[in-house]
Amino acid sequence: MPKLETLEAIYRRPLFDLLADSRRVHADHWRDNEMQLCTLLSVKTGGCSEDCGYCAQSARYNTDVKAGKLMTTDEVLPIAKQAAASGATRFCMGAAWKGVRDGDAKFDQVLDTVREVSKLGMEVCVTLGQLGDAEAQKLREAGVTAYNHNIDTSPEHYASIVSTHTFQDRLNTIGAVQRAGMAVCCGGILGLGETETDRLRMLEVLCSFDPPPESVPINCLMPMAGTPLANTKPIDIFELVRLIATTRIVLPKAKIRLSAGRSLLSREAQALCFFAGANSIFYGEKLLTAPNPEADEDIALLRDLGLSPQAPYSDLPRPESLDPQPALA
Ligand code: SAM
Ligand code: DTB
Ligand code: SF4
Repeated sequence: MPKLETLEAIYRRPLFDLLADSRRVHADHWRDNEMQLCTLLSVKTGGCSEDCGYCAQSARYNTDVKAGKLMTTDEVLPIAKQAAASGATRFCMGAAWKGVRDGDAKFDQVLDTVREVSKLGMEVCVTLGQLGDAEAQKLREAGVTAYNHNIDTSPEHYASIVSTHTFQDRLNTIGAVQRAGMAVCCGGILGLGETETDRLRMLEVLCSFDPPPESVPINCLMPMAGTPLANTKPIDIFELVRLIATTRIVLPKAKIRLSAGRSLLSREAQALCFFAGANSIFYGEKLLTAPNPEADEDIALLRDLGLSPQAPYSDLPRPESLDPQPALA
């Protein structure tokens, strides 16, 4: 398990040496030239009780996001089918909640939606906030492949960004997800006023997970009007590339998702992130509330780079209910 000192030594090498190493590790662990395409859907938008300083969905800030109701299974299903038809191999549903509780009608509704979406052949990911063992077990039984719950930044910087829950609360939820046997999708956001060392501390915590995270979303802050971080400057591209390359070296089997903020990056910058080891993206013109590149721009970028979509469950246990393997659209 690499410690901060080791991570610093890897991260601060001359960039081309770092990239040569991360590329070698990538080639040893991943079939070349594959990119996972995940589609994101906000099934419950806005009105959240929490005060995460980056988030347009917090009810505490005056943002452009209008709070909505939880989408029904009938509303979600056609969108999930469309995502599968356009080539997405993972479908991620997000809710602007502090967390969920077993027995709550809204949680039952999410479980119903997961049961239906999981029949479509895509990996199913949800991000609903805090969970305990009972909720995690039910999500797994309903067909969730992976649970997304980010630590977002270092333990030291976390309290400057969020006051309504703690870093330890995040770790407790991740523990429940692991005990239930779901894959953990956990990463963070760059550009919250943290230092490069804070980012490596975050990575040190991710490396301490047992088992290691199945996927690591690396978000760049999308500055959202009305939030305390609305006027934050974008981070330097080489800092992003260095963090991706370091993550690839120390978590060789994790999917690294170049997540929020891609719409602010050039095609060349994205290509460099993919070269460094990012092998997953959100696909579709909207994240939860913020913009993402248009699907046809992404298809053109993948084509120009000679990358192809990764098949679902290519490195996860495939549910028995899903045989045989569906053809990719
Ligand atoms: N409420 C749940 C939670 O906080 O875990 C799930 C939804 S929350 C929006 C999921 C993740 O989106 C956050 O942990 C954060 O990493 C990311 N996120 C939210 N707003 C963002 C922004 N403006 N820029 C980049 N990433 C953001
Ligand atoms: C993650 O790490 N990034 C996604 C997903 N997990 C849920 C969310 C990005 C949100 C970007 C801001 C927005 O759309 O409001
Ligand atoms: Fe709520 Fe999640 Fe946004 Fe925090 S990040 S305000 S918990 S939706």
